[in-house]
Amino acid sequence: MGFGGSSFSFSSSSSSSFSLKHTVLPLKRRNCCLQTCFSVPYHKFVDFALDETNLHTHLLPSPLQEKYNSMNSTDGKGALNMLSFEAAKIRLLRSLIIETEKMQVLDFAVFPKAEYDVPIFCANFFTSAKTNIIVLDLNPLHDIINHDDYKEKYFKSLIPLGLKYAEHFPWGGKLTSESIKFFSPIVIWTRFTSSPQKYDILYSAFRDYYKVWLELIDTAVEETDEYQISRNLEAQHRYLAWRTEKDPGHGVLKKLIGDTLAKDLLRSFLFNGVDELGSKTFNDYFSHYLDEEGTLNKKGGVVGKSFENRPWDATGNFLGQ
Ligand code: BLA
Repeated sequence: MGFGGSSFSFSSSSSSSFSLKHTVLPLKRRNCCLQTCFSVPYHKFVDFALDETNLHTHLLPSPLQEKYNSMNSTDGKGALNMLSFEAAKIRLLRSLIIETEKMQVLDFAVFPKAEYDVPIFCANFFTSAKTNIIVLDLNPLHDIINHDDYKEKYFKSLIPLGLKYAEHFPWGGKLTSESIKFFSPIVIWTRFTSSPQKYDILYSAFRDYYKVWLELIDTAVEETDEYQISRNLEAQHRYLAWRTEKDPGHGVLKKLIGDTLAKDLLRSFLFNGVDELGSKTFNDYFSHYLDEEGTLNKKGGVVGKSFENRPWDATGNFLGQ
């Protein structure tokens, strides 16, 4: 199966679009090259997504763009770049790219407006010299483990796409048990050591998953039933509450820009809406995270890690219960 056709043209002796050798970076980014001098051009992923979205809808800059655009890490050695947009059916499309000497991160998500029950597009890629931690998914808005209707509506036809990439990206191992409820049967949850071929496949997966997501939002019909809209809204708010509190990127962000800025970035930019879309708290949604004294257990943030293997079978049935 070929994954070529990407628009990258980094100098390399291999036929891959990505190179582990020296890449020509713009001056501003040269100092941010990983110590191994390895660079994943996550900007290209975002450029692709924006171009592709503009073929389907008209993106407008989000009001967030003015405040959240670029920032340096406290030590001056890293850069954070942020973009945010909205569109007719999209409440927020936002991306964060982090480049430091030691890592590169892409956190890209698209949140539909509450009138649409379309999944949330989610790409979380963490790259260090040693490893890559990857989550790529169309995060379901509603329960697909105990209820079939939402799964049938959005994921049944996508199972072959998930299987195509599951072959290349083995399950990444145990994860916070709650996370699996936010993942779909086609989730790519994987870890791998850096290789140009892997990035080719990852870029291909990103493009395929994003194109599929755009089709879903394109064909989604606006919900007019107030109850269904409020259900969608609460599901989005629950998702935002989860990620604001439990995103494993918290620690990294805190180290890079300090506690106050990291919290602001999480609440107001990455998971924007957590303070506006609903009034329930993390504890209301996830009461099982409270310890015996009723305080939030922050340590590791896990009830327990689970799912050593992919808990979905080849037909999209959940095996994990
Ligand atoms: C690890 N990131 C992880 C893991 C998951 C995710 C499942 C595995 C470890 C775990 O489950 O605790 C991602 N989890 C998600 C996503 C959802 C979820 C996307 O529930 C959605 C519902 N990751 C980032 C950013 C950084 C980052 C911005 O998104 C850094 C700035 C880093 N993720 C990061 C790191 C780890 C990680 C460093 C490893 C942490 C560890 O192993 O303890």
